[in-house]
Amino acid sequence: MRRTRQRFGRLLLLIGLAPAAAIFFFACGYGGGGYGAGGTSVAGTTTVTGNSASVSMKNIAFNPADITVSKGTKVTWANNDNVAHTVTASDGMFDSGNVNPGKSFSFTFNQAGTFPYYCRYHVSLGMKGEVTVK
Ligand SMILES: [Cu+2]
Repeated sequence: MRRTRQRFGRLLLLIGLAPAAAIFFFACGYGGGGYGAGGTSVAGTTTVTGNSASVSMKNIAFNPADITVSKGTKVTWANNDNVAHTVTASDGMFDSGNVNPGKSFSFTFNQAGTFPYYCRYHVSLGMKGEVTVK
């Protein structure tokens, strides 16, 4: 009876420590200031002229996250991170599949509209973007 209670207490302690350990892991794993830091995010949308645009995937974020392009623009996402990402349209219009570090994915936008997208692996960490085509 007494022994059981002790074990239960230890189990509770372990459960209590798990989230703390996870937070510690994340904080260290994406070191160098972590995602969100570094001041590279720009408020609002970035308008790109010409027929090509590029978005960098770095520090678990798309940069610039929101771009506005004209119809027929080829957008290229380059993975400058050390982990794989995906470029996945919320409406299913495109999906890069795995984009490994050093690789890129391109898609040409031929129809006007707003196309939100995300990374399958890091959407919960806020890795999302949007392409507006005019
Ligand atoms: Cu990702």
